Amino acid sequence: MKLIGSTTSPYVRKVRVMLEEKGAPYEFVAEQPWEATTRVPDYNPLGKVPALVIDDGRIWFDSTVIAEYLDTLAVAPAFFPADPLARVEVRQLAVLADGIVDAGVAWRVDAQRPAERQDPNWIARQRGKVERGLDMLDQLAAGKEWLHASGYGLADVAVVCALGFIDFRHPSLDWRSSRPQLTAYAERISRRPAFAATIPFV
Ligand SMILES: N[C@@H](CCC(=O)N[C@@H](CS)C(=O)NCC(=O)O)C(=O)O
Repeated sequence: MKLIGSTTSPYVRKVRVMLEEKGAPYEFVAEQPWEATTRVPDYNPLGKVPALVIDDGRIWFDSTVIAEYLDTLAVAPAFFPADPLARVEVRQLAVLADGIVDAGVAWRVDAQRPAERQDPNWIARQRGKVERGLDMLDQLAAGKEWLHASGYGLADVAVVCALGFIDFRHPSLDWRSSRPQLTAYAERISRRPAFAATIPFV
């Protein structure tokens, strides 16, 4: 398998964590989707990473789709529970985590523009999504070993990668100071070797 991605993307990190957890061998092909010469559209018409090229040549894209594909390999751990309603709940948690990243990226893209081209209302709107999303996760993490009762899975991977992204790209947010439950949860899950092996870097 070949994983097309960047070492900074939290979505790519989700897939790297899951490949590490499953002990699945893969080649990492570094591609920066934002560069003019990027080859990412050759793998995904949407021009986004991650994309996973599997041995028969098929290409899966979107980190959640890739997670579902990886579970078809029938190697533990499974990232989705078998129960249909529990799967919906796990997807919902993963969407919350990914939504925090989406808003964090939109905020960063605008904040990197020259001051006269920035839109403070847009930035505040995106920041609001991030803050409210983190607040909800803080409540959800209270007293939990794993975010979903079915055990370690996609929800945990997505949330810890989203928090790693906030630390990496929005270090001034100081999300921990008002979210002790999420802080304790994230600290514990981040100790897994798959997270230590995939810390974002430029
Ligand atoms: N929903 C997608 C999001 C992927 C995504 O937005 N990736 C970013 C990198 S962090 C990207 O490739 N952006 C390039 C672009 O939007 O043109 C997933 O979960 O894989």
